[in-house]
Amino acid sequence: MLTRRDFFRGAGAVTAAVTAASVSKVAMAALPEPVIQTKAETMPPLTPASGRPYNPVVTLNGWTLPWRMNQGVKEFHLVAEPVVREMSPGFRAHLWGYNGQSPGPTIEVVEGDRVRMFVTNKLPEHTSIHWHGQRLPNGMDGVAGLNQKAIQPGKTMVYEFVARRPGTFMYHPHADEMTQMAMGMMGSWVTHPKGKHPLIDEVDRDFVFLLNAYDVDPGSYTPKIMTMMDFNLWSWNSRIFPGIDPLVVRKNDKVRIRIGNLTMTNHPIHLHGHEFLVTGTDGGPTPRSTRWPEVTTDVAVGQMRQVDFLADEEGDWAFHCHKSHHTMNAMGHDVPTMIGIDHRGVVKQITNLLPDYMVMAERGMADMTEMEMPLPDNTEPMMGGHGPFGSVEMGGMFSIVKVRKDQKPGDYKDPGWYQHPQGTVAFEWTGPLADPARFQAEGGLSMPAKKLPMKNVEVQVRKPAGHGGRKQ
Ligand SMILES: [Cu+2]
Repeated sequence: MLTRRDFFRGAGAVTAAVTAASVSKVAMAALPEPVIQTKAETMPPLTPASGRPYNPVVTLNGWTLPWRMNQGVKEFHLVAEPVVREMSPGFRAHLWGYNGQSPGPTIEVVEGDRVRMFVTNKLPEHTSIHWHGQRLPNGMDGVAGLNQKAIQPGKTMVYEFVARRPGTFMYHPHADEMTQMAMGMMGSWVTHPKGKHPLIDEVDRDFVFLLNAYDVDPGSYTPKIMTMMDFNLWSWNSRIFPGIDPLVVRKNDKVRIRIGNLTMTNHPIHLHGHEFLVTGTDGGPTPRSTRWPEVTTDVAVGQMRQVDFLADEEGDWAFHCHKSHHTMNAMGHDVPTMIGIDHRGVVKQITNLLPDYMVMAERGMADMTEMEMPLPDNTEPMMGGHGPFGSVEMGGMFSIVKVRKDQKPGDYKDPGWYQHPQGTVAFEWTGPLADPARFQAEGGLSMPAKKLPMKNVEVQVRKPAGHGGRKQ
């Protein structure tokens, strides 16, 4: 066990980089330098330079927090602070997060590691961190008021425990959670197995991200924190399509994707072109007898699902939440359905009153992607993204798994659009169109009208006699 004196001696060489006036320089001198990241691109995996070796994960549009080894203890420094997150190119949200980003950096450790987490609060209110899914001493569990005093603004508190179980976990505040999670405070935690694990297969590519949701009014920057259900931005690691990076893999790679849900609803996550197995939850690896092929897995609120698959089909495969409203960006939910309504007569009358009136969605919503409608500043179009064949009418929780045979091992660079082999793309029929062979019935109805002799039928309704007429 480390004494306080040993700790300060070991930490003496590291200089502090935090400029916050609220944090005392003397106290900071002993802290690991907090690493700050302000870019929203997917950072390459962080190969461990110290401690036990492991195969690192790639955080989608995120990064892994470097650590310092201090006499056998892995020390990390998280700084809770307001951040500006680019949710998609040109669209910025004012969120709260950790170390410059929302979500915060991924924490990666190895089963059995002793971990010391320094958490500095640069928010205007108190906070705490709960280490979702971990086995740890009760006093390290992070529920403010229950397990610890809240971390006051300007203060730093220390959590220390052994990462006992391998798996995928999450971290988030457990103090004014409604506000702080609606503002984007969360991160992923991966504990790699120590050596070979009977239920954890080795993979070539390992991705991790969190499902999160925001309610940012078009033209504004800060999420509305009181929203319970009607979020208008459904994001992966606080990014929305087309701002979510593709998951780039090499053909025949064994691929793992770890998905945690910190929104207020469930998300059925769907992969095209392959089947996967659910190989883990935040409770740890699943027994092999419970695994069967799926193409969609529901990730409920407060859950993590880890899926493994063999990427043996080349192409650009859609990967998205199957709730169709979650693959849309900011929109008004009170737009009535106009499909099939002929507006021509009405529009003229309305434009007499409202010269700018415009008919929307008469033939569906796809028009919206082509319409160059003026949007308020700092607003992402409802559906965006361009593919090799035109607009991809998607937003929100949507990305692409790009499987390429010539992708180098460990290369995560976007290879561009898939080049389809000749004759493998859906094509237009240009021959003659035969009349559809409809069922020939009387009156030309598609359903045969059965001629029955008309007869008056008296319907008798028998009311139950008194209460509880039916015997139990
Ligand atoms: Cu969803």
